[in-house]
This record gives sequence, structure tokens and C-alpha cells, in this order.
Amino acid sequence: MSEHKKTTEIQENKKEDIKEGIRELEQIAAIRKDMEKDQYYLLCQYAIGILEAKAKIIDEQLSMKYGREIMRGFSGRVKSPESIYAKLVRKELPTDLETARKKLNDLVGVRITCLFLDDVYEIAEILKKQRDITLVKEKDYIAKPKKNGYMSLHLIVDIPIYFGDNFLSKRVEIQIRTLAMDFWSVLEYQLMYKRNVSGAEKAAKELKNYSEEVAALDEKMMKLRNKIDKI
Ligand code: 0O2
Repeated sequence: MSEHKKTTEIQENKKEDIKEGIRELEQIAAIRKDMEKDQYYLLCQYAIGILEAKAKIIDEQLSMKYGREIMRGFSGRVKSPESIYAKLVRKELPTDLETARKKLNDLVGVRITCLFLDDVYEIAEILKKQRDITLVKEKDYIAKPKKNGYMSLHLIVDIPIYFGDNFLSKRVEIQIRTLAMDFWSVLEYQLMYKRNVSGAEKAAKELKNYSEEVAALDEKMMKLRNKIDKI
């Protein structure tokens, strides 16, 4: 290929990349605009607030039952337009909020962290029994960790929101995991952004091994706690 042809091709590719970048930004802006309609954020925050109140009560209930600390953290987030867009692209779906509302389960997400492995399951059981919570899907990445080693219990639920004269159902993803699993996933999340960088593959392997160590440690700590309880 002649030098001139090569330069023209590079310039054409650059133009295409810029056009693609602009299209992407426009679609993210459209998602953001739609999220600003119909009190979307307020209703999502409302759902997070309801689950936070439930988590607080469960924490107190179990703390009284066992005479020890149960939960260590609660956080909630509304998925950002950028993250919605990226997930829709990953799933090869149309990149608009309407599709996201139909197809993504984690537009609203809450995370509960606790000290011990059995607490994860007890918290989940209590939540599942609540009359106003409808379980849509349960994913036990503790019993069956993801390929990369990710561990967490995910409950996809629908909860009712009463808002003025209106009633609607809001889907929320509840992630419940131990502190050790949470600590692990923070590092894995950072690694996700460095996937194709040199050294990332080696780090991913090391992290996968640590996931097994986390699982073993969680198990040992729970057994030790039981022994200490009997002393
Ligand atoms: P972000 O940025 O946290 O929002 P589904 O259609 O429900 O079957 P989905 O939603 O991909 O498919 O389900 P999954 O695998 O349960 O993932 C939901 C969320 O769990 C993710 O949201 C992450 O928050 C978390 N998660 C899942 N897998 C991993 C993992 O390997 N590492 C870490 N660190 N977190 C994970 P997002 O949208 O991917 O990310």
C-alpha cells in the first residue's frame, strides 16, 4: 500500500472513532435525560431507603438473637447512565433507558456486608420471607463462585413503592457478602479496568487464588466463632 493510501486510511479510521465516540456520548446523554423524568431518581432512592430500614431492623433482630455484631455496612446506588450504557452494549441490547428498565436487574442496587458466612444466608432468608418483597431471582456466587473468583449472594427482588396516590413496583439487586468477600471484590473491580494491560493476567490469577483463601478463611472464622461461643 502506498504511503498516501496508508495515511488516508488512518485518517478515515480516526474520523470513524470520533464519530463513534460522539454517538456514544449522545446515547449516554439521552439515557441521563430520561432518568431525569418522572421522578426516576427519587423513586430509586425511595427503594434504597426502604431496604436500608429493613436491613437495620434485621441487624438489630439478629444482634439481639446472637448477642454480637452482625452487619458491618449498607450502601445503595442508582446505576449511572455511563454504567447503564456500558452494560447494554455488553449485553448487545439497544442502548436506551426503556430497554434497561426491562432487561437490567441492577438499575437500583444495595449491598449488605456482614462478618460471618452464615449471617449472609440468614439475612437473605429473613429478607425473602418479608411479605412485601417478591423474589425474582437468586444467584448464589458463594456456593458457585464466578470464574474469576467473585463471591456474593445476589437477590433480585421487587418491592412496592407507594408514592402519593400512585403505586409501583421497583426492582432492586441486593448483594449480601462477608467483609472478606467485599474486600476481595474491591480489588477485582479495579482490575476490571486494566484487563488488557500487561501484568493484568498474572494479577487476575493471583486474585483468583486469594478468592479461594477468602472462602477458606470465612469458613474457618465461622467455625472458630462457634467454638468460642461454647467456651
Ligand atoms: P456495577 O458497576 O457494579 O454496576 P443478569 O442479567 O442479572 O443475569 P448481571 O446483571 O450481569 O446479569 O448479573 P451479575 O453477574 O449478578 O452482576 C450484577 C452486579 O454484580 C455487577 O454489576 C457487579 O456490581 C456485581 N458483580 C458481578 N460479577 C462481578 C465480578 O466478577 N466482580 C465484581 N467486582 N463485581 C461483580 P455491573 O453492572 O457489572 O457493575
